Amino acid sequence: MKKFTYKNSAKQQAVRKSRSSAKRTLIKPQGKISAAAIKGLVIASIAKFNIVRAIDSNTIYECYLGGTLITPNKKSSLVVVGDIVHIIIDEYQNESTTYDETISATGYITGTIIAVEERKNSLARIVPGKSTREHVITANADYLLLIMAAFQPQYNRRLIDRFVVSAELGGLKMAMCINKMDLVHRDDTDIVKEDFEVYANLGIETFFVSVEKEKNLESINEFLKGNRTILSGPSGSGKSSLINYLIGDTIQEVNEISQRTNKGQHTTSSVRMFDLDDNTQIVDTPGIREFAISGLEKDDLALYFHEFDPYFPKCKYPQCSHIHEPKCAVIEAVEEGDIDIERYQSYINLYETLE
Ligand SMILES: Nc1nc2c(ncn2[C@@H]2O[C@H](COP(=O)(O)OP(=O)(O)OP(=O)(O)O)[C@@H](O)[C@H]2O)c(=O)[nH]1
Ligand SMILES: [Zn+2]
Repeated sequence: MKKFTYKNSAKQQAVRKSRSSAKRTLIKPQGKISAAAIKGLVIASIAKFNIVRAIDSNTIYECYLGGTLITPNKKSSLVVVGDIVHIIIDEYQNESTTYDETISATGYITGTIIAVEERKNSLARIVPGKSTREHVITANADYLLLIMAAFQPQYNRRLIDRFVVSAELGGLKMAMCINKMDLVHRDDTDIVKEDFEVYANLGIETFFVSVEKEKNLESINEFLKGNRTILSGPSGSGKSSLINYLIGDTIQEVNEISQRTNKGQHTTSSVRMFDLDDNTQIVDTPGIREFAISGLEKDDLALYFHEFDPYFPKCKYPQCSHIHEPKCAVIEAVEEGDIDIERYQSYINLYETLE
């Protein structure tokens, strides 16, 4: 496990100072990065805090955006967990520097983010209620593991299919974990499993587990090994229980950070990365209720429903939306039972939400 290098020296306390989080930043797609900059990984984004761990030293810094930010990424969500950033450590002020405990009270050395490296991928969604603003949840992961419950609350096929499309759009591989299998009667287990066969055909593996009864959790550990995996899912599905199981009693920097930044309160907007071993990380994301897809046009949606692939070249109309047109090969395949009706329902449901 990485060494924890926090030291709460008087000098470091002195650099805590009042900073406006609403400060404006000039965005440059490219530029020269100062030789004095340190390269780090953003491991937590908690309220307005960006917590960065230096790649070389593992030192933790609490970072803010500089007046100018070099980033080749899109303007929304300038810095997210998983980003590789370049920071300049703030110079220590003299010991009498005044600081405002409520604004920067975590006790970490502060730094300024001056550049963000290009993201290899990301998980994004539209901010609920703000129909066009994209919100990047996290970047540079390998997998998205969607956690849902078999029961209480039962998994939602519409939501699953939104994640399937978003994962592919964001360049992430996806898998699913169906928790609370202990609540399913033995005779009904196969019925639950049948619902996920369609995803196996799409190359999406599903694990059926019970975190509470510690059933089949080795398969999750095995699956996570060697990758960085985003854990996402609706509130109540058991995501926190699973994360607690996975991290066990290892010391996690981000837990310490959470305690310092929100005094143990549950923050719904925080994203945090945990290390399971040197090559394995999990990224905890806020529980979601709704998930609107970002960066996709209506007419392209069908391309992300891969079971349509063999059929849509056979539709009568080249611009067929597969919703209402006559002689639509996709609709015919649904009627024949060759395309899963639930997946088709998700397609219609999503089609109506896109522009
Ligand atoms: N029966 C059963 N209950 C479980 C299981 N896993 C978790 N729970 C319960 O489900 C509830 C929700 O679990 P959490 O781990 O808090 O779920 P979460 O997805 O993190 O939810 P939020 O914290 O609201 O985001 C808790 O009461 C857990 O004790 C399970 O395998 N079986
Ligand atoms: Zn069609």
